[in-house]
Amino acid sequence: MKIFWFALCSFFITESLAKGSIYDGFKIYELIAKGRSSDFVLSELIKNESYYEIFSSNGANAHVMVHPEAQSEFIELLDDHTLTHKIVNRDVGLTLRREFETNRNLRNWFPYEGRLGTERYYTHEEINQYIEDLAKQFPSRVVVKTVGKSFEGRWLKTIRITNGDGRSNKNVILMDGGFHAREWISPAAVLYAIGELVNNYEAHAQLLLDYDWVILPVVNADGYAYTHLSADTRMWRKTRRPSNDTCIGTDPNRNFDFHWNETGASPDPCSETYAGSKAFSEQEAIVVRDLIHSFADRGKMYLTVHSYGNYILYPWGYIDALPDTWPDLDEVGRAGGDAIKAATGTDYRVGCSTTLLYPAAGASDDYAFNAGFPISFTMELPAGGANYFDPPASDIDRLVKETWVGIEAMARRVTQKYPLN
Ligand code: 0X9
Ligand code: ZN
Repeated sequence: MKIFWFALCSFFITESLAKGSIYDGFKIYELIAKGRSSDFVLSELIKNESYYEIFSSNGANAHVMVHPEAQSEFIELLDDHTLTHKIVNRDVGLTLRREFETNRNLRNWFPYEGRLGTERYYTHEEINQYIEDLAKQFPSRVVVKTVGKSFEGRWLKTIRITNGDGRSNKNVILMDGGFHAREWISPAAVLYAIGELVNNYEAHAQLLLDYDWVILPVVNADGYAYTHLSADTRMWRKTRRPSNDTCIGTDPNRNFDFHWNETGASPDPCSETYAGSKAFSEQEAIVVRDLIHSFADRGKMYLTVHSYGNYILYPWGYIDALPDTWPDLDEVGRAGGDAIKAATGTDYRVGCSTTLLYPAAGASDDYAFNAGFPISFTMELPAGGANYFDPPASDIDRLVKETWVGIEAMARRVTQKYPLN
């Protein structure tokens, strides 16, 4: 009987792996950086987003996903500019289908039972259920608040974590995850931080003495749910509101009203970095905006968790310039980067967003900083998996623990630097 079930399961798995997907024939290349030539090639690729998607480009080696029909043209372009490359994923479709199967199995093997482990990635529904369960379990220290609704009607909920001493008007650390749908390690890391602050609160008493933490684990709930649906949708980045007859979604991290739609954002609704029809066209971005303003006087650190690239980035992100208070940002950011390096040996680069990565105007980090948060970071967690945004479930534990080391160190520095008035 067991053999029968095994054979049946294998049949279905092989069947679904054999089925085609929209990513069949896509390849990912790593371009070996070569100053101006690579800058030029990347700028050419950006013009043709239906054939190329640049996953990372920061002056260092870039990862580019290439459409099957553009393979030879792409190689020619590289050859013309004597750029060296290596293929890092020969069949994006196959890797995504394999991962989809693995994730489906993991969901069956590890059903949600009132606690979130690091065995697998969780759905938006499970995450909401988990924070509600925490609030029931620890009513004096945890409050869940519904702060809005996504376009498709998912409830966006924050969890506020305190030490339960009943004092109000403490300083605030505001943290979010899941801006970009496919960056699954982000909500996972934010959830681990929640678990630490709630379940291990005695060890983190200092972080909760004069500070409350307010956390929105999944900003782009519709996008995140969409990436869970199938192998074909796993690489989705944007929100899910249709922008016109053909293209869906806005980049929520280009939709904020601070130098909106300037550098590094696109006015094209089909682009992965579409800024939206106007600033705050997306209700998910409005939710984050309102959170930022509601804590602007007490908020000391805003931390938005993304992937990938191993960065702790600070303003400005819309222009290659530093704010006057950059030494404060640098000091706190380095506390995080150094702590991670000491704990695991992983290197994080700490510095100005535009200089280290690229300009991207209309993002939440610049908005929060401009609104009054003296410390504001985008943390880009490490890449993983065959497609960089998909660390295997077996890496979740290591990555989220490492991330917490950084977050804790930055928070500790913030609580020392900005004591309660
Ligand atoms: O492009 C982004 O939104 C972020 N990188 S990601 O690969 N996760 O999409 C970086 C945003 C950094 N912040 C600003 N440039 N303001
Ligand atoms: Zn991101």
